Amino acid sequence: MPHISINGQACTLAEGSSLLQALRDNGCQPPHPCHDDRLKPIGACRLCLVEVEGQARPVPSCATAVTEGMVVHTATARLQSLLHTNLSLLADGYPAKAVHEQAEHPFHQLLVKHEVNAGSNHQSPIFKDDSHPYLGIDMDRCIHCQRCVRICDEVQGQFVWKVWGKGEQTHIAPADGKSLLSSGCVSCGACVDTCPTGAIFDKRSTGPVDQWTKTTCVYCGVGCQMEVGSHDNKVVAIRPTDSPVNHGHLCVKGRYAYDFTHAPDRITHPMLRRGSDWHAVSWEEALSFTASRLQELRNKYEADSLGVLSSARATNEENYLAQKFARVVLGTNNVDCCARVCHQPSAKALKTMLGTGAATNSFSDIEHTSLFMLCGCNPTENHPIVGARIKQAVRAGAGLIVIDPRRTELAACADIHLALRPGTNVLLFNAMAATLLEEGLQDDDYIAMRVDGLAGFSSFITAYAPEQVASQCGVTSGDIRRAARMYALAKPAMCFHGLGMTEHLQGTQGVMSLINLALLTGNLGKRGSGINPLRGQNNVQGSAQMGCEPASLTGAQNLADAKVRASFEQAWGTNLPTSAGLDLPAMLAAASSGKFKAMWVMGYDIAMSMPNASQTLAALAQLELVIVQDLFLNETAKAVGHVFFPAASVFEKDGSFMNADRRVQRVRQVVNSPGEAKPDWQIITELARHMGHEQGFKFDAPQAIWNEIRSVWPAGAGLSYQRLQNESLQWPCPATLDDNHPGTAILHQQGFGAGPKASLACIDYQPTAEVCDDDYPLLLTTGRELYHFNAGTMTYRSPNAVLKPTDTLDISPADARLLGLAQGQSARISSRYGTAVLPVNITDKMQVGQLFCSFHRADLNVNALTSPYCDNLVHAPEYKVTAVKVKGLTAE
Ligand SMILES: Nc1nc2c(c(=O)[nH]1)N[C@H]1C(S)=C(S)[C@@H](COP(=O)(O)OP(=O)(O)OC[C@H]3O[C@@H](n4cnc5c(=O)[nH]c(N)nc54)[C@H](O)[C@@H]3O)O[C@H]1N2
Ligand SMILES: Nc1nc2c(c(=O)[nH]1)N[C@H]1C(S)=C(S)[C@@H](COP(=O)(O)OP(=O)(O)OC[C@H]3O[C@@H](n4cnc5c(=O)[nH]c(N)nc54)[C@H](O)[C@@H]3O)O[C@H]1N2
Ligand code: SF4
Ligand code: SF4
Ligand SMILES: [Mo]
Repeated sequence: MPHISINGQACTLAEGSSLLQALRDNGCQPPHPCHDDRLKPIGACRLCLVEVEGQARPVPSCATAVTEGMVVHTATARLQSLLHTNLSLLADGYPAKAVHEQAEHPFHQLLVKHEVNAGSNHQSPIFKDDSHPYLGIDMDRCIHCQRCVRICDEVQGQFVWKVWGKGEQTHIAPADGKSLLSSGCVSCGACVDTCPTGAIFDKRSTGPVDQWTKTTCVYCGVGCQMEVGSHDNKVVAIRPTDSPVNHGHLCVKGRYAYDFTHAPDRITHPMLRRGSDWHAVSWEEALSFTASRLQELRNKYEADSLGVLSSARATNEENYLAQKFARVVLGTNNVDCCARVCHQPSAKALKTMLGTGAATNSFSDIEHTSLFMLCGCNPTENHPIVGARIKQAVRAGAGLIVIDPRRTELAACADIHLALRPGTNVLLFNAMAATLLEEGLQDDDYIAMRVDGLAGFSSFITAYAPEQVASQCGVTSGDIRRAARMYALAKPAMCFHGLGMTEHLQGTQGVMSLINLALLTGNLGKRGSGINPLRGQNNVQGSAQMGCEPASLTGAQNLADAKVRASFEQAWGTNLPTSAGLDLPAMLAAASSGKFKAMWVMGYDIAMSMPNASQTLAALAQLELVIVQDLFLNETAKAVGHVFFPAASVFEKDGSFMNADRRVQRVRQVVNSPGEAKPDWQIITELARHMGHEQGFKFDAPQAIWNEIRSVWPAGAGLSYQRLQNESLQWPCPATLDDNHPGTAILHQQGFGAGPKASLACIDYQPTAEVCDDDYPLLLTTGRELYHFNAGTMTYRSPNAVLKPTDTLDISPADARLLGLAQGQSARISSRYGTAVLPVNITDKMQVGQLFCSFHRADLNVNALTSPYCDNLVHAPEYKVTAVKVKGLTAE
């Protein structure tokens, strides 16, 4: 630990401290407008100068390393005069008006503090751009600190800003010399955030902020931490905070897409439908009506004709209550959530092979791996903070293999991009496993200690040599071998995967075949390794973990296990239902055949997001009671709802979410809910009370619900709200006497669930029946894009709709030529199940013969196209493979 002297005071510093950090830690606050702790220092503004004995000239403290015995002075007359001179130089061309009108910017505060006047030589800026809905540009306030340029390069990795010109002409403008958006800006807001003057600013948050409340992002499973600014009971601004997940960075959805909260069409009263019209009613009427209808239907049919779908958008506490309600109040295990349609195959594969159905490692490992293998995921759009971190790690030297039919942004910078044909993951991973064993690249020591079944697997896998399967996969055998070698030789290597793996007939098996590779190469139980599903919604991990699936209770504990059942029966003071329970696809099938009668659908727009929409709607139309609980009158409510319960949004309630790397993080109320909308947990407890179950549903606040959860879930027992106040903890985190279990960043370090060893799985490839033929010659895969989120209910109610107004049909230039399609032209897509019309987007990211579209705009109804096929083990729909034909439409 270095020892230095600052203004005559001896100081001992932490190893690796910068001089600026040392000064701050010892009570000096040199001004440093060109410095941001997230960026490499450049020492450009020369305002943080200090004198170091032995050096002729003052040095910038931000860019100077500490050396042992350094003697530093910060307050000499020479430094004060230099500070004044340098500040005056910056102030000379600066608009005085801005300093007076916007006191919040650090540079303005500095000028005021040092009594330096701005504006004697103010000139108008060279670059102007008012085209972005969120980012305002006022470059006459640019002080050339280059923080925008550097943060866009070093944190977001977008390289939008550039320093142009020389001398007097030096200015900052987008790299293409035109506009922010045409230069590839992804609207993350990082440059706004770091700008010390307001030269780049948030157009919309100019008003005052009364309070900043720390909470968790409402969108994806990354779980970024943020502060939400409110004024007059309205959300008016969002800014990132530092956390192990997002390191003070956000993406466009988390940062800007909050307008849905105050959208004029938020539903603020409970409603009942009479005939085709909805009528606002009191809570009392809505709850009594619903309770008596549920009781009636249960008496007329049976408890198993009723079911609950819980919301992966709602909190852990709410999801826990939803499944408890199904099991205790309705008396059925018919409960499910959105995990069913996305990563249930991952959970099943991981639990079956390794013992725990969740990501094995942490986002913190991204900076500690030698190689990423990204399989069927598109993190720069769908998990943008993770995407940006991966991009930076690759820039810093990590290897990158991308396995995706499309040339995604990360595929374009990969060492190897395997653009496989959709639906052939099992073949490809088996071929990689065959390569590893044939070429002797497996980790023998690891296998000896931790892996079973090698002999059987070795003989099974020979049938999958790359040369035998490559043409079916649509890639070369040489590339498969190269990828296998690269993955095996990089130590450690880390896999992330997405829905391109799971939303298939062989989704679970695809993930199992990937886990084989990690077992063979010893890439489990170590930092920078593992199998990591990029979970989807803000709380989909939590929703399933809380027990919102038929076969599992809270903590993913097996309902069929007699000991587990007994402990829950004791905790809940009642017998648990004994029948197996239906998952969502099974509920829909049972509805079609008249065996299933009522559904309570919380925060899940199944009519638009489930596949094969016409079949889904026909099934839903059979139901005698559909209760929808949402912020908006969503497609499900419009099509088949009988009762509508208005829910509070995430900004309007307390609780917790669980993110994709097993972190439980607090959600905190920022504003009051509008009208009579209530948090989901309150609605559930009140309906329980109306059905005679006050006991067991009596909670004054989410913390009390969370404490009950901790009492039935041993691996989460150590996660008290008290600890979550300031800590970011990952389960397993059991209770300890001194309440200080550190949580578990990396699973399987010593063993796997049941024992020290895990078994390799022999997975035969089973192709889907959804195949192209002469009538349907093109293969459509569906997924998502940056600016919109799933059902689009939230992002389409924000200016993100300006940034991206529609889903598009992405098609290769060759196919577009063949079909005579022009950019932007409307095209009718037809599958064996339905049709949809989308504007054409011609892009060389697509392979010939393949199409892609997102499904975010309800009126475009992309799910009219998708098929009824689903994962053969856990029923995740096969959203990724649909045979279609396309016809250009002429403008009317
Ligand atoms: N901006 C945005 N972010 C989101 C969401 C959103 O709607 N918008 N939704 C959230 C949710 S719920 C989820 S689950 C996640 C999903 O995040 P991702 O898993 O990244 O989602 P997708 O875009 O559906 O699919 C990922 C990739 O799979 C590829 N793919 C298709 N078929 C195959 C195949 O057979 N093999 C392989 N290897 N790849 C294939 C596609 O080309 C696509 O690039 O995103 C979350 N984040
Ligand atoms: N074609 C195709 N279809 C797909 C997919 C695909 O890749 N291709 N992906 C699938 C996947 S992975 C997923 S996860 C689904 C997602 O589909 P959905 O779950 O239907 O979509 P979301 O937009 O996540 O949110 C559902 C609803 O939650 C509401 N909501 C938000 N916050 C709250 C809250 O706090 N309380 C309540 N009660 N409601 C709230 C929103 O208004 C919205 O109506 O789509 C699936 N559908
Ligand atoms: S908003 Fe983000 S991507 Fe756009 S210019 Fe700023 S830092 Fe770069
Ligand atoms: S990456 Fe996900 S969690 Fe983070 S700000 Fe974006 S949407 Fe929110
Ligand atoms: Mo999802």
